[in-house]
Amino acid sequence: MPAEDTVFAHLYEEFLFWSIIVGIFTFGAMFLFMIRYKEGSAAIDESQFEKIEVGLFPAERHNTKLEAAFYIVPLILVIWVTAIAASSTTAVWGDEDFWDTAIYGQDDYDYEHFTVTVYGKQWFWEFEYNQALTWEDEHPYMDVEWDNNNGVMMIHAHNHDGEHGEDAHPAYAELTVAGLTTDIPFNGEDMVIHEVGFNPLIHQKVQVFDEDDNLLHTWEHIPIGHKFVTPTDHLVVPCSLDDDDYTILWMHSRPLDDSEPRYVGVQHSFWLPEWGVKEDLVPGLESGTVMRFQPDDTGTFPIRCAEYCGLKHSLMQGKIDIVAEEGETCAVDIGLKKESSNQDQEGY
Ligand SMILES: [Cu+2]
Repeated sequence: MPAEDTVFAHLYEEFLFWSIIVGIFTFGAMFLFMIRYKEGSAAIDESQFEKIEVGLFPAERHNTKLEAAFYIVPLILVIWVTAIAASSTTAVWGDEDFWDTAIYGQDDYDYEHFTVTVYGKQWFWEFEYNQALTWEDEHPYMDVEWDNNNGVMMIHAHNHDGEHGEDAHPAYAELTVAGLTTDIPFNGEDMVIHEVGFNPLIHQKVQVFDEDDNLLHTWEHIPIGHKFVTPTDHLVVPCSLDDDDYTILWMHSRPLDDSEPRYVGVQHSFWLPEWGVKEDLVPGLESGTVMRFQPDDTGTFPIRCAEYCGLKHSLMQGKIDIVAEEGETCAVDIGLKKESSNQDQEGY
């Protein structure tokens, strides 16, 4: 079941609702007739049987309105469920304005988006960042800051005995710069200053741990052009901050450079079960394929390959981390805003 604020969750609920209504009527009528017209019941007038001709409606007992309703009511219902099923597809794929502006770069464009290029390989995923991302866990007692004027990085990590169980006893931090990791011990103080400057062109990560090696806090900068590879790395994307904010994935079945000129790749399908979206990666399609989604809650969710792509297809699994961009919080429920404001008005 996808995240509850996607269009598919709404579709699921609507179908379930109408299935239950139809089920109640159908089974209700069935049991009613079973009881009422069982052998020997008073409702059956056996003298009528002689007048029944196979293939003809019993003319003097029929009810035109009821018979018309048998056709019209299910027809309306089928049209309705078809319309809502089609509207979910339109919500994901059919927004021409969106594709024209966000993808083809026309000027009149109101959409925010974060784009990553996805390469399906045999048998892993590779993610290349088209935009830089700086993110940090939302944590009340921890913060990582860079002061570039002085070439200083500060880790504020307070010792905290939580009244509600959220104890935090930072013992050391790991600073990773371009793949090299340095341990920074805390010397009894809650702030560590390390003589490093922030460089927007390289990958940098700060993780704070307690003495039992539990991860307490993460800050990370992912530069443009950085690559993550499954299964070791997760795909990291920021949450959407409003209704016009999307994550867009450009997907290719082979590298775009000429490093492997004879390889066209095989068909894969990039699937994010959490948001109910899935798109094929198609060999020979030079421009690739594209999909979009709107994550709004932080967390780690699965990535699957949904198209058999060779012997190790089953290993093409990954994880996606939804994070808050530095200075932002992921507090908005995308897609639920209209409904929840209606509910407020109606006093729920
Ligand atoms: Cu696959």
